[in-house]
Amino acid sequence: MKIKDVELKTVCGYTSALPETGEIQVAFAGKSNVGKSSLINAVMNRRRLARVGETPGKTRTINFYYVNALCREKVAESGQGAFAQAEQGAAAGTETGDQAAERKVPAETGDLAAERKMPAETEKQFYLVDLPGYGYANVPEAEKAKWGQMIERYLQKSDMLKMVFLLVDIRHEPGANDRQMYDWIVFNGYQPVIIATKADKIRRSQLQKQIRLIRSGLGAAAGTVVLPFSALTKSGVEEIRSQIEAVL
Ligand SMILES: Nc1nc2c(ncn2[C@@H]2O[C@H](COP(=O)(O)OP(=O)(O)OP(=O)(O)O)[C@@H](O)[C@H]2O)c(=O)[nH]1
Ligand SMILES: [Mg+2]
Repeated sequence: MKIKDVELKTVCGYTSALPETGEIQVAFAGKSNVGKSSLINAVMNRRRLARVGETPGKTRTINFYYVNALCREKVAESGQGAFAQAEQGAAAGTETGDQAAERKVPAETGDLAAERKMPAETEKQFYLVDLPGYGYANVPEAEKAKWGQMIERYLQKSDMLKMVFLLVDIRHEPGANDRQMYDWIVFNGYQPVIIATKADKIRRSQLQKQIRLIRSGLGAAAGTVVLPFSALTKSGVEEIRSQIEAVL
């Protein structure tokens, strides 16, 4: 899987209609502050595309990142470089739909001339979907309920959703809301891949014990894949890419 370009295509709030993407979607769910946006940036090989928060509750919308869209345009334009120049919004603070929708980021790496000679049609288009984090204490109950409904609706209604990753912090036993999320994902017909985030925060000798704790805490079905990951060291990123590749 090559990721040549990514753009934030659609931002959904409580009332927005879910987009008809026509391409496969892969989603990332997990508690607020667990590292969903950081992981999406690592998988996409971008430093700041998905906003990362110092405080929990950073991502409050469902954000659809469209991967390799420009590759497809390039094919349509018979190899004319179609790397649209775009701005990366620098506004701080909680992400809103308007700020976010303005960001459109061209490929940062690679030799453009060499890329143009490559058979662009081999690059698959797909979406990475950043879901709002649950379990953030400083959100009024009414808003929490709306986030829950938004995630539930997304899981129920998205025909093109082919894979759900559930992120949990490697340091902690999963909480009741993680378990509920796991059950929701399974109830909607998905077999989630679990990602144990912030693996740089524990010692290697603790890894297997923490993974066992996560499995039992979630009540994960036998055979469930649990991948340790660190956005800091990027360990685990290739394993996550392979999991995505398997459904494309
Ligand atoms: N040490 C370490 N810190 C991480 C890692 N991943 C994320 N963080 C930090 O954890 C905080 C939250 O990361 P985000 O990626 O914004 O988490 P999120 O799950 O998207 O949070 P919400 O949008 O609030 O749901 C930030 O301060 C990140 O820098 C990791 O692998 N290792
Ligand atoms: Mg986020």
